[in-house]
Formats: sequence, C-alpha cells, structure tokens
Amino acid sequence: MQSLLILNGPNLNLLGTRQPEVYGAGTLEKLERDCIAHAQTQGFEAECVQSNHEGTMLDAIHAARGKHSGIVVNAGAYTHTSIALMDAILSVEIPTVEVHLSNIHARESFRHQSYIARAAIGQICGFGRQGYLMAIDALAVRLSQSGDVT
Ligand code: CA2
Repeated sequence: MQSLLILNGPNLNLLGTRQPEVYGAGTLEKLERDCIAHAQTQGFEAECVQSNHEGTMLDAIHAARGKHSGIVVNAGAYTHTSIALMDAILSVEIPTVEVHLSNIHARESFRHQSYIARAAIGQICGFGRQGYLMAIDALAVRLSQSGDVT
C-alpha cells in the first residue's frame, strides 16, 4: 500500500488549546486520526509527524524518500522563513501539498510569502482541517496519474 507523510510544524501541537477562532477547536491528535482515516478511504497508509524543530522536519522529509509517495505539509511559521525546508522538499522529489488552516493571504503581509509554495505541487489554505483531507484527495489524484508505486 502506498503511504503518505502528514507533516506538521511548530506550535501545531497546541491545536485545540488556544486561538480556536483562528485554528479551530480540535486537537492535533484528532486531526491526525482524521487524516489517517481519510487516507485509508483513498487507499493510502499515513504516517503523522509533528515537530517544533526545523531540523527534525528536515530529517522527516529526507526519510520520506523511498517510504512515502506523497507529503502533506503544514510547516507553520517556517513556511515564511525556511529555505531549508523548501530545498528538502525539492531534493526528495516527492509530490507535496502545502496546507494551512487559516487563509494566510488574508492575514498579515509576512504570512503571504511561502517558501514551501515554490516546492509544492499546490497550496490549500483557509479551509481549516478540511484542507488536510482535500490535500490527501489531491495527492490521490496526482499519484493515480503518475503511476508512482513507491
Ligand atoms: O494557518 C496555518 O495553518 C499556519 O501554518 C499556522 C501557523 C502560522 O504561523 C502560519 O502563518 C499559518 C501557526 C501555528 C500555530 O498553531 C497554534 C495552534 C493553536 C494555538 C496556538 C497556535
């Protein structure tokens, strides 16, 4: 069975604890469970990783090579700063969908810039948790087209 990596970055472990008006009321654990269940409906296994450390996120992306066929990534604030994460995604050549819970383009101007977007096949933002499920669907379509069987 093909596998997806669901990678969440800094502070997303706090989901459900504060700022529910921006990021929703559900926890990260629930989000990860929902992603795993939705991936299964599309015929994928899913591995969920969250880290507050850029290097750990880089390691997870490097380790995805040969293991995962697609990546869903919410890099949190590293989205707007990390050339290293962009380079890592480009280097592994795994189709990657960028997700944000909030609509980053309707927020402060420093959130409009995404380094991840330059490496991703697409970006989904502003749809809350549903965006992760939409990203899984988008990868399912892309992978069925590419014939990738990693
Ligand atoms: O909208 C998103 O998903 C973001 O990636 C979330 C990041 C933010 O820096 C990006 O600009 C957009 C922040 C994640 C913080 O998550 C929290 C969750 C609950 C409580 C506090 C923070």
